Amino acid sequence: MTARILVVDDIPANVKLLEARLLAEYFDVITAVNGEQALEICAGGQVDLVLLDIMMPGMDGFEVCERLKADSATTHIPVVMVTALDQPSDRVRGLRAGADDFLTKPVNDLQLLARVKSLVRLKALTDELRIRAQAAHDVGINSLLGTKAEQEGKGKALLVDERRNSQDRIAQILRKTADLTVMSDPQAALFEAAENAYELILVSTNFSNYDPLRLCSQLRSLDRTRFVPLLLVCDQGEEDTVNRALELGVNDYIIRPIDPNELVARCSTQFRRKRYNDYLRSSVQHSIELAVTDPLTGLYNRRYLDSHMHILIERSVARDRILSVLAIDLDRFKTVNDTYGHDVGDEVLREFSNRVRAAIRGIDLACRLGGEEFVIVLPDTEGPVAESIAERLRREIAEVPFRAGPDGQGLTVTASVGVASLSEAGESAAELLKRADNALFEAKARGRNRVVAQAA
Ligand code: GH3
Ligand code: MG
Repeated sequence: MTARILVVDDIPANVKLLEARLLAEYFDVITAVNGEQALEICAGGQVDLVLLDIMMPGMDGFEVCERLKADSATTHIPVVMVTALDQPSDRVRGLRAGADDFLTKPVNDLQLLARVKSLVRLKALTDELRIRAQAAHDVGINSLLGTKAEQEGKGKALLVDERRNSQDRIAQILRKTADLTVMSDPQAALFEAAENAYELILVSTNFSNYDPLRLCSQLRSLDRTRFVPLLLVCDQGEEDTVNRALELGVNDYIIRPIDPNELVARCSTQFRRKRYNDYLRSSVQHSIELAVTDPLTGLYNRRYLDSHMHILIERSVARDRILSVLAIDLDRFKTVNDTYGHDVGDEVLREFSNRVRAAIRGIDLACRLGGEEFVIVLPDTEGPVAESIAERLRREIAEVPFRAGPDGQGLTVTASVGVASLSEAGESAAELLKRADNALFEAKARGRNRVVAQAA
């Protein structure tokens, strides 16, 4: 995976060093020598990750990071702080500023590449979601970007740790940050994680007889846990384990002895990122629903019918089954609007749609084409059966007054229905709908409130 990495450092030698290592791995590298320049480049929108020096004249790394994270246009760009100061207090300050990770100078090659690759992978996922969410509808994203996990209450977290004293210490540190479930048995923890919606899983490496990376890898491969952030809690000297964990897709790690502030900050970062991605994902889902459904009635829209009807037809032909369609149009609907107003008309359309929904099976497809025209596609349904379904629906509409109307007084509404069935293989969706439409036209001509079937 190629990615564009911005290296920010006021000392040219440092820039050159990192640049050379990243270029050797085929990353695209751009450089900046101060904070202002870095912000400007990031605002351009082409950066996938920032390696950021802390100690710089003028605007220091903390401030650059804070600004990047505060701006909705750049908040999703991962920031790794590179510093000579390996002080826990600096790390905490950086995490509070929104940094995603740290590297200590002199930078260890393996760690640099493992971290960069893991963050770039995550960024690619976020980018994909952002693009889809934004393309479909733009709302809400900016307001969400500003929110911090701390303001959203505790995160739901699972700790997998074999040692009692370590469990207690972590639980104590996270008591204000997370609703923590603690488990000692990794296999049981895997099931627990698959069945409950955790926002973070902390895995300790301190098992006496179990490889913690096995659990990490299983969590990464299960559908239900694939997107849950993983944080490894390890001991000094376990660099190899850490690097392999990052390769497996573990999101972050912390080294014992645990600095409480650092653990809290790292967990908060993971909660925040998880919620952001979840939001994007549901926003994409929502946009897709919006794109294919009719907002007034909740039925599918014409676009959905156009894209799916030929699939239903192909499937019917392949299975040698008959597919039928009903074309429905409310009778003299204009009079309802003219007499009672448009709102009452809308109410009638909604109630009509509910009756349609109640009358059909799960595999049937009900669509509002627009106005007071509807189509129902009935797979596995022969003509005469479709006709009787249409007749039953017509009767239920005509015989039970609609609740809509002034003072909820009953309103009599009728509908005309045209029925057509797929006659021969090779008939297109448009041709079939046209025949149903002709039948509907005939039903109108013959006096409305009736069902007419079109002979194949
Ligand atoms: P026919 O029996 O021949 O179908 O007569 P009709 O009055 O139902 O048909 P016509 O096509 O003349 O009028 C359809 C009316 O449907 C016109 C329009 O005001 C109304 N209409 C279309 N869309 C909506 C909507 O979303 N809400 C409401 N309230 N009315 C709508
Ligand atoms: Mg009508």
